[in-house]
Parts: sequence; C-alpha cells; structure tokens
Amino acid sequence: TIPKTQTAAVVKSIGAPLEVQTDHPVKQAADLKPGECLVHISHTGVCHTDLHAKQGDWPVKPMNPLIGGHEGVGIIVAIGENTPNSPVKLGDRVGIKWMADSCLNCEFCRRGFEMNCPEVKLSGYTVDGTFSEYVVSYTNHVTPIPKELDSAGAASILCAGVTTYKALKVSNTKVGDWVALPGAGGGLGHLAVQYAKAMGLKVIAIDTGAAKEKLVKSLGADAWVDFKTSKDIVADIKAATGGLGPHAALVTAASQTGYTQAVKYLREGGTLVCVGMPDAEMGANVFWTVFKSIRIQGSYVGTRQDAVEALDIAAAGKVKVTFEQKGLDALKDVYEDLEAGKIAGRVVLEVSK
Ligand code: 8ID
Ligand code: ZN
Repeated sequence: TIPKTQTAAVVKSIGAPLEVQTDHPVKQAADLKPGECLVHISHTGVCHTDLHAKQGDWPVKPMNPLIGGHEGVGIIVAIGENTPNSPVKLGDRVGIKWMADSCLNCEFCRRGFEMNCPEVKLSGYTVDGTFSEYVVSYTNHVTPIPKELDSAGAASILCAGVTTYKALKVSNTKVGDWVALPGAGGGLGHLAVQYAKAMGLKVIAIDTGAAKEKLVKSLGADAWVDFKTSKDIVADIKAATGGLGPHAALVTAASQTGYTQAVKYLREGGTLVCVGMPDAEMGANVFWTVFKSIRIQGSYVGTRQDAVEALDIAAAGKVKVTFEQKGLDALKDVYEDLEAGKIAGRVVLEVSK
C-alpha cells in the first residue's frame, strides 16, 4: 500500500535552507497520468548539480519549491492507467536519471539528443526528484537496474556514470591515448577514471588533497597532479605524458579554473570535453585553439541507451562507485561538504529500507 505522506527534502525558494519534511504528500496511483510511474526510492546519490539547483546559480533556473535528486534507484509501485506499451512493469527495480522524460518524437529525440528535447523533464530541477521516499517518474525513461548491482552501488551510475561514460565516447580518443581529468577526485571524476581505464586510455588525474590522490591512484590513474600545490600545471601535465600533452581533457571540475589551462596543455589535434558546469567563460585562447587544431565539445548527460551501457559496464565489474552512505537527514551537511570540496567520490543517501 502506498502511504499518503512521506519524508522529503524540500527547497522552498532559491537560496532557502533545505527542509526535511515528514508530511509531504505522495501522489496516489489513481492520480498518475498515462506514461507516469510511481517509484519507491531506496537510494539516491547526491550530485554537485543538486547543489547548483539549491543555490539557483545557473542561468536556467529550477522550479521552486523543489525536491532535488537525480541519481535514484527504487521499485515501481504504480503505473498510470492507460499507459501505452510500457517497457517496465510493477515491481521492476529502476533508476531515475537527470533526464526524467522526453517526447521521443521530435528531431532532437530522433537524432539521439534526447536531452535537448523541447519537452524534456529534468529530475530534481523541472520536476520533483529523488530526495523523497516516493517520486513520480516516466515509464519510457526509467532505466532497469542489472541484477548484479545493489541499489546503493548503482545509484550514482545514473548521473555521474552515464555522464562521464558519454563524455569519453565523444572525446575522440582511442586505446592507449592520454586523457586529463580535472575534477578526478569528485563524484563524476572518480567514475571517469574508471571508464577511461576500461576503455584502454591512460589517465592523468587532476584534483587536490591526499584523500582524492589516494582514491584516484587506487582506481588506476597513471599520473596525478595536485592543482593547488603544482607550481606549473601545464608543464606538469605535459611532462606526465612524455612532453606532448594529453589527447583529450574531460573537465568535470565545478569551477572555471579547471578549464582555463586545458587548451594550453592539450596535444595538437586534441579534444576538450566540457562537462563541469560553472556559469563561467572557459577562457580558451583563440590563437592556440586554431593553431593547435583543438576541438571543443560540450557533453550533457547521456541518452537512455548510454544509461543502459554505463550500467552494463558497472554490472560487469569494470566500474564501481566509491561512496559513503548516509541518511536523507544528512543532505544539508553533504551540500556543505560538496561546496568545500571535501567529498572524495560520492555520497549516497539511503532514503528508505
Ligand atoms: O551532463 C553534464 N555535463 C553534467 C552532469 C552531472 C554533473 C555536469 N555535471 C556538473 C555538475 O553540475 C558540476 O558542475 O559537473 C560538475 C561536477 O559534478 P560532481 O562531480 O558531482 O562534483 P564534485 O564531486 O564536487 O567534484 C568536483 C571536483 O572538482 C575539483 C574538486 O576538488 C572536486 O573534487 N576541482 C575544482 I572545484 N576545481 C578544480 C581544478 N581547477 C578541480 N579539479 C582540478 N582542477
Ligand atoms: Zn548529476
């Protein structure tokens, strides 16, 4: 039976403190529209995007009041009546990603740019997300979780995993190439290290502090540069690759500084993949971008298919989320730690047992 109320973490307005409410209403099965499903969330990761949403620091603003969260795993407990051809059924364990729904019929959806659909619904941004016990999602876009993965371990594949896997796919690299990863010790970055190694790349991890250094080295990073203690990042990164610089840089740093040197250290013909999303200019020099034939590529989450692939790679044991598990009550502190750059890997919240 579906309860009438639930615990949910709510942000009432931009900049307002997070409130954990125990009497938030649950949408009942009879009220679901065709195509909607109700998911009983057990675990959800906390992404730096959720912090951007809480602070409202992006040029595209979130809805408010808002329940954030877009790395959720749970069980489908209801499906809207008259849902046509649902690819999932009651009782299925599914994941909820940033892209909660898209029309599937527009030019962007047809071309594999579902995230750019004009009808796109964003979990924890334009529709309520996974920081609650029950969330309404969409049968066409929830992702079945492979049985090899437990729910806590699968959660952060739904955003951090999918996003970095897709970004590597568009990085124009091949087996044996070097990829630089500014932000490597964070939620996205530590998965980028692992997907990159699984794809046969050599990894230069760039971040700061002993905890993140230890983490990325344990995950197979071939070289490490601390951006806070390095006297010359460009020289250190080039030296680590034998002088020529990396073939690609995949920036997941949530700051402008992660971007500014990338064009300087990239190898001629290299690709800069932009993933981290500060509202900032990236500061690439035009002369060097042209002279070195640099390609600059934005990469925004991934499609339904990318999500299936990213989960399959994790299910095969090639990628594993490093996380600390906490309760929904801890979300406020997690935001503070994210802002301070204190989290190596991810925090995953257990929302219900
Ligand atoms: O689809 C997308 N493109 C997408 C999907 C999901 C998340 C983009 N994002 C964005 C988030 O909105 C956020 O802006 O990616 C960014 C990183 O998200 P995250 O991995 O969840 O954040 P984190 O765990 O805080 O990790 C960021 C890391 O960057 C390091 C920090 O130390 C931290 O470990 N960092 C920073 I801040 N500046 C750096 C620098 N100059 C840096 N590392 C290297 N050089
Ligand atoms: Zn995210």
